[in-house]
This record gives sequence, structure tokens and C-alpha cells, in this order.
Amino acid sequence: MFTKAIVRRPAKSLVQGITSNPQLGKPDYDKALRQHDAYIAALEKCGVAVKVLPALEAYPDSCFMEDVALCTRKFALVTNPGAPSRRGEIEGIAEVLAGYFADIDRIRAPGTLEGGDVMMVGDRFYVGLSARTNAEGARQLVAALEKRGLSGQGVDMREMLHLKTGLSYLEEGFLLVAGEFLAAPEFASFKRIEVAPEESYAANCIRVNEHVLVPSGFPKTEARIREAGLSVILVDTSEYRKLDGGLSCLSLRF
Ligand code: CIR
Repeated sequence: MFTKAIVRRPAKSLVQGITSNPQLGKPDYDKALRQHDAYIAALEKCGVAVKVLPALEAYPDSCFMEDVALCTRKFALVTNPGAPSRRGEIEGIAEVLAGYFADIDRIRAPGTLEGGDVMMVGDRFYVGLSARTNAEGARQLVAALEKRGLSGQGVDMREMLHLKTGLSYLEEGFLLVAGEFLAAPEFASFKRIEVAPEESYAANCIRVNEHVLVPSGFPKTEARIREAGLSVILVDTSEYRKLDGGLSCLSLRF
């Protein structure tokens, strides 16, 4: 059960955020703000109290809050983003988390880790070894988890930006799976909901209490999630998609 979430307002500099999809065009800032409002409203509908942090103009990708921290039921951790332009986003995060967590750890260089690479399945955490999260970062995270009676394991990956670009745990054993993770043995025993290649962006959904937030515009994935008996709330993230950002990236939930 999540009771809280933290989000950061998008900065006007959002248009300069990192993207592997420049053909989608630059985000429209006003539209991004309206989508952010709707995202917050959707989280609130799920019963979560949302803390909204102010925009950081110096960091175009800073609204992708998920990447700078990990919040677990036992402790929180400040990451060390692998993208050099995002490293400074961690400043002040420990102070924010201190309002909620007594125990706060961090990932230290040369370790790098971004929260988008961490998927929580109960007390077990899967850590994607991506271009942003290195083996040392994953090792530090697993050690931090084990110190608190939790556990974790690394997952090899080659194609996707983050682990949760292609995987979302929807609770009750349901796992949304796309692309390179369809063949990964680690995920064979879940109740898998496969995401069609042309809808792969929709593999990034979030289960928040009684509902699943699903990006709008991906009817096959939406239908498959509903067929699994889960309640869906559609949220338009078109402007964040232009920067490879999805629903999970926009908040920390705990
Ligand atoms: C980046 O490349 O870092 C941002 N443009 C997108 C981050 C998306 N975050 C996530 O998947 N957790």
C-alpha cells in the first residue's frame, strides 16, 4: 500500500532533456505541465498524498524523479545517476527524504544507479545493468538491501534505457513484459502480460493501490491489463515520452 508520492514539476528547460527519440519532436512545455497536473490527480485518486517539489531549471530531466532515489518499506537511498547531466539532481534529495525516512543510504562513485533500473517485487528487487546503472552501483544496492533484510539481483540488459522501460510489476504476480525481457529467464514464472512491439512504450505502467496507471494511446496493452482483472486509469504522457520518460519515472511512491 502506497500512502505517499513525491514528484518534481517539469522545468522550462525540459525541451533540452535527453532523448533517444528526437524524431518525436520537442516536448510542449505547457502541455507537459497540464499532463503533470493530471498525473498528480491520478495518484491522488489512488489514495496517495503527493508532495510536489519545485522545478529545477538547471536540470532538464529533473522531473523524472524516480531516477534519483529508491524508497523501500525499510529505508530510502539516494542514487548516483549514470547520465552526467543528471548527477546534480541528487542535491537536496536526502533532505527531502529525511522528512519521511529515518534510514537513508546512498550509492557512491564509481557506482552509478538510476531508480528506473530498480523494480520492486515485494521484498525482492531486480536491478537492470543498463548504460546508466553499472555493476558497482548494483552491487552497492544489493548490499544495502541485504543489510536491511531485503534482497536483490542484477539483470543483464542490452537495448532498453532502463529496466522498467520494458518491465512493470503490477502486484498479485502480474508482470508487464516487453522487448528484450520477453526471453529473460528471471521473469518466466510471473503471470506475464505481454506488450506488443508497436506498444512497447506502454510496458511502463504503475500499480498504485487499487489501480494501474496506464499511458493513454495503447489499446492492446490497456485491454490486456483489464482482462487480467485490474482497474485502469489512463494518463496521457505524450510530452514525457518524447524524452524517453514514462509513468514510473515521474514519481517516487512509498
Ligand atoms: C533520461 O534520459 O534520463 C530522461 N530523458 C528520461 C528518464 C526516464 N526515467 C525512467 O525511465 N525512470
